[in-house]
Amino acid sequence: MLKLYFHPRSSYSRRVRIALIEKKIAYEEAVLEMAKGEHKAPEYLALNPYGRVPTITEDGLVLYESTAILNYLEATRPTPPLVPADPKGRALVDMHMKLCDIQLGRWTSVVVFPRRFVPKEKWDVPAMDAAMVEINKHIAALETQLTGKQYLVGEQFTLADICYLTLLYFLPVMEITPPPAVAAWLDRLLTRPSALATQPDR
Ligand SMILES: N[C@@H](CCC(=O)N[C@@H](CS)C(=O)NCC(=O)O)C(=O)O
Repeated sequence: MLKLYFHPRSSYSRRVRIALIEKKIAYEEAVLEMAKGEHKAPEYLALNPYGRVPTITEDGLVLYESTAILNYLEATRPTPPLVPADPKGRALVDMHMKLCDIQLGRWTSVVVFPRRFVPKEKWDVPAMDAAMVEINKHIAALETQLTGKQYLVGEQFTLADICYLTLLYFLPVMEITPPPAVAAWLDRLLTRPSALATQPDR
């Protein structure tokens, strides 16, 4: 059986949990106590040398990086589909997943992690302010792309929406009020049963 190593407050783990629920895939849970450093323990580093969550194992396969895991789940369990059937739609999903990580996730972690877990006096405020500029630029680009649309790609809920929702769930933590198309899209995503079932505290 597929086994998922994760933490309930981890955004990248949440992506995989959402896909598992959407696709009704049975799996075994292995929660790592990250506060106790279990993700840096030798047994876990033997599976994932980067010491991050999520990781999955199945039939001898050990796989980490949330987007690689999402693609694996899609390839092995194509129903219900979380990517469009046509190559162009599929390529657009890949593009958005990549941009979500390199243009948004990179910066949200600079702001969200300290705001959730670090006392204010230890914040690197200039770094967080610089990250906020990039985050707001990205949200403006999303607003243009989403205007008049229900979802990012092909008018269906896809892996790209999953990647974004777990990061943008923390907009209130960043004290960002999203523009209208992004707000409506996020509301659509965050009220799905799979998102509600995996919702961490902010
Ligand atoms: N690119 C990775 C990011 C995973 C990640 O950063 N996970 C965080 C928790 S949300 C983590 O394990 N952090 C611990 C660390 O970096 O030491 C993915 O997509 O899976």
